[in-house]
Amino acid sequence: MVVAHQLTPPSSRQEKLRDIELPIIDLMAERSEVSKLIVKASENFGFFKVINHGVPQQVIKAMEDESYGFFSKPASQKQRAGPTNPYGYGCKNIGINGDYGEVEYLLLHTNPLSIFQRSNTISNDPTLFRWAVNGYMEAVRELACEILELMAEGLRVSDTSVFSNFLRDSDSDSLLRLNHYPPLQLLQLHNTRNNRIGFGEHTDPQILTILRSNDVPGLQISPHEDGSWVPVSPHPSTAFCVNVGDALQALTNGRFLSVRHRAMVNSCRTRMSMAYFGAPATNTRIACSPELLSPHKTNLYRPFTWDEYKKATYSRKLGDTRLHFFRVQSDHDDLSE
Ligand code: GA4
Repeated sequence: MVVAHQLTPPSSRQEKLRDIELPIIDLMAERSEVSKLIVKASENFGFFKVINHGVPQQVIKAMEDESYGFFSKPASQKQRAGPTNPYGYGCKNIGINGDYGEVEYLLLHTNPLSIFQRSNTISNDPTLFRWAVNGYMEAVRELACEILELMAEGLRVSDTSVFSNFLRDSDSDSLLRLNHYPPLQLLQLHNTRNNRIGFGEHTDPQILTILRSNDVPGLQISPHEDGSWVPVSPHPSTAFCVNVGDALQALTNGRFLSVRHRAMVNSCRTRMSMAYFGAPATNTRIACSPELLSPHKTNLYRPFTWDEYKKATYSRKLGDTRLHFFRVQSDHDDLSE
């Protein structure tokens, strides 16, 4: 069965504040139908959820246990895995540009050697930690590749591995981020009107993000032109939330949307999320396939390397998406701005 709840544009302010029911796509349904739904969701919202995704429950549980285990340690022990450079343990400061949020996180490069080197400062049982992280990363990378292949099929690109090959590259710059949003205390809830930023607004610079969270709400997306924020419901609990990153927007010549999102701390319960950011190798050239271009749809972006784009985004504040600087007809050609 293909379940695809359609998101209709909100007509009143009241409606905008309601939780969004993102399309929920059953990956076990008929393949061509699934690829059509994925393309449609990527074009309309840049976000969708997948169920029957094939990632074993015990693989998810092992990773979640390690994550809860790490965040429940005393601060002094967690700090052994920090500060972020940009990888490692970070608390309240996001990235290196002074962005601040009510979140603590662990940012890991998916390279097994990097995991090996960091695991000693993260866990009292580094072997178990590595086993859980590597198992989870392999499973979500496979899921991301499957989704990227369905996207290519839906776009009718002849080489259907054109996007997934980036993530399968042994030098892929993919990341895993574990986020822990501690609950607000009652006093804070009164003071802040239940509206504190956990992770500020941004788009993901990579190709595709696969997000897993517990059942505590917090994710909001801004899919409308008026810039309003819409909460995403955390259900069903068996789903992964998938979103298009900036690099995939460029690879599809703007057909797929990399949509702004943020995470709020507005609950009395702890929110935990685990995000896999599928990225190419640093020297990879990002350019739209000629099959997606036509005399009426010429290149929107100039080709760039992943390294070039990553440096441009990492040197900025969270909300400063850089993709428009790479447009062919940009008013802002000066990257140093
Ligand atoms: C957003 C997506 C990923 O979490 C991340 C983030 C990165 C970081 O936390 O170091 C960035 C942010 C993210 C985009 C702009 C820059 C870089 C913080 C920041 C201010 C790991 C990523 O790849 O880009």
